[in-house]
Amino acid sequence: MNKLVATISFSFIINSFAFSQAPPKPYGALPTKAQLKWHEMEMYCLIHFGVDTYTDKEWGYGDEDPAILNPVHFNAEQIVGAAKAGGFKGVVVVAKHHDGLCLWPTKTTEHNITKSPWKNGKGDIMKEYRAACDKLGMQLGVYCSPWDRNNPQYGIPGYITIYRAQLKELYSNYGSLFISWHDGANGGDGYYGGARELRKIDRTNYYGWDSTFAITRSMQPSAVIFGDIGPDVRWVGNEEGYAGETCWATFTPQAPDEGKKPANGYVKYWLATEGTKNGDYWMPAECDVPLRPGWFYHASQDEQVKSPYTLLDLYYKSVGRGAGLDVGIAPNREGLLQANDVTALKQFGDLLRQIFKTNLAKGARFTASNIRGNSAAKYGPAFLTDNDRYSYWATDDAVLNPQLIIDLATKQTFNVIRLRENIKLGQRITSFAIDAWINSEWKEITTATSIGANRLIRLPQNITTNKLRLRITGAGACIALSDFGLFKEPPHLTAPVISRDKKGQVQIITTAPVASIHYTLDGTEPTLRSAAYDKSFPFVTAGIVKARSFEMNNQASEISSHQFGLSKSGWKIIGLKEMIVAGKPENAIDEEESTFYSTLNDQGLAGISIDIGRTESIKAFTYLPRQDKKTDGIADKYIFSVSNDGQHWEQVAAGEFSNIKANPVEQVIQLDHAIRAQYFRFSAVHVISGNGFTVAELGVITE
Ligand code: FUL
Repeated sequence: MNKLVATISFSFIINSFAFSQAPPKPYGALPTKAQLKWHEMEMYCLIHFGVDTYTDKEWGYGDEDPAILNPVHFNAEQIVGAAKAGGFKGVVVVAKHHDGLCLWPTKTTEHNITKSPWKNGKGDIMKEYRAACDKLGMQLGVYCSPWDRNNPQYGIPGYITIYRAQLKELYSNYGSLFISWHDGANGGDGYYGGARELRKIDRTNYYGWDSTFAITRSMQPSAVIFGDIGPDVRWVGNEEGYAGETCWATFTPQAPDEGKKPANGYVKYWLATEGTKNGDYWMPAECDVPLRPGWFYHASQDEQVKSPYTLLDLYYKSVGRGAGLDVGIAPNREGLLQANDVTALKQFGDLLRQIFKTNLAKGARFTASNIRGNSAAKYGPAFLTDNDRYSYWATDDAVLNPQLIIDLATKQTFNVIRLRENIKLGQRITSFAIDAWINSEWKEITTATSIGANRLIRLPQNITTNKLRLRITGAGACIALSDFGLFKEPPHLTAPVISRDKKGQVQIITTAPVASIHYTLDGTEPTLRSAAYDKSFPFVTAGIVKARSFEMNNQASEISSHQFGLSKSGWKIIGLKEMIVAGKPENAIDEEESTFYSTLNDQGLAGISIDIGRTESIKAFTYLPRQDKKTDGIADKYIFSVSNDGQHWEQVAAGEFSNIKANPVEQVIQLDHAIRAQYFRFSAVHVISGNGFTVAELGVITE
């Protein structure tokens, strides 16, 4: 070899050695520092409290007297403490909701907390949450609604100056915030300083978001900005708390190809739920969901607090898909979280701590098909179990489909697998498969797509093995995997499901056989001594059924409860001449949530009248909107009337179903006082979209 050649090849070796030691080049859109911190939090709570808490509504009109707000026992520490016990890392406080009442002593409007009798007008809800968060080591964020149904200037440029001044106050007086949350409900009718009119705004241009967010960036540089389409964190597109099975942290907001539209027509939702593979922006999804059916406190929902296992399921479907989980909690009129809510949060937190305490893959021997630059010390798979989200196993640039054998020292049983990428280098992996060594051969136990900040696979059954294989089946660039974990959920019985048919017969069913099911009808917790369920039973009055499964070893499931209105047995639709093709009228009273009455093909009808067969003392009505994720025909303004002869009608309630579009849960319409009647009529005054209206269920709650 001559000298020149020797020098060239030597420097080639040195170069390629040095080159292969360099970290992988970042790939695609990347998270900012604030976004990284946000990912690390995984979960936080959203606190709704305000005039709606006292009016029993979900949206205030803007004409509420601040004097109604008086949380005499308000205790921010109790509320933030409950969130902390649930494993949440921060709280977002709704400082102003659509009703416009500012819960801090703002200089921007008279409509604020100083006009409430609470603490003689000297209170400041934000300040109390700041202090509680500091004491408990929790982070604080704010929600200041852009839509303001109180402000006289809403709709004209003057309001934007006010809104920005409100944000500036919130940004300057309450320390460092982790998020500035901007909801997407925008424009509509309202009080507007007495005008009581409909005000529509141009959602894209009215708020001048670029200039508004520039204020956030300069005053709260470590906060992420949440909005329907970011810019830092995007709305996942539903208020049910789940992201898509495939969920990319990157997003390019745009209309999809015609051919790719989902069957249900939910184009925007579908896009945000999944994100965009190799999207232009790092804009991960936040999954928001209230702990109860509504965002604000309603005594009628005290028995409808989501159970710890329901929350766990949502955790897998949000945090487990690389998104964030934002659970709505609602202090009551006293200013406290109800005991049911506190217990559910605590038990959920206990479950998480129990499940994720022990990574069964820790101590395993990892054998990778490729390690970047052959340098295990720098990029080897040992980093997968070190609990550092940013240390990682990487491959050479050209290796996109590596494999990893995970040799567990002894056989382990698990049902949850966790993978994480070092997202500082982008979202690189697009698909993978995992095999388990069972009966002396590889058996594929799961395949999945996106990973990103976190991917949890909850297997349908436990797997017991001493050897696993991870196969990366798709990647846009060489991989940078930071975590591999195996976890085991404690065994548990699934809670039974309670339903009632049109004849008033209650069924209680379980997905798998259990030793026994016990139930109560008086609101108490079912125990082994409560009535045993062996066949369906009649339950025609309004009331609550609670049920629980038991196994031989005294293991008990969570309690399921179902609040029923009056039984619909014997109810008849009156006054409709012909069947409506799109959905028959009887669907509105068949106790079947999935079927619905529809006049979408027959615009002539404005209402549906029902004969309940006997005179009853009616305390409230219920309206369940269609449950198929479409909005056509969902009423957002209604009238309820009653009659005693089916001829002469008296209007007894009218109003709006606030937030029904984003959160289409059962609406309860409480009457001022009970009314005796045999007939009632529901009329849709306005619908979200479509010509005609739809009803999944109508119900009556009696005294
Ligand atoms: C929505 C609002 O309209 C709801 O009332 C609630 O605040 C939810 C979290 O955001 O946009």
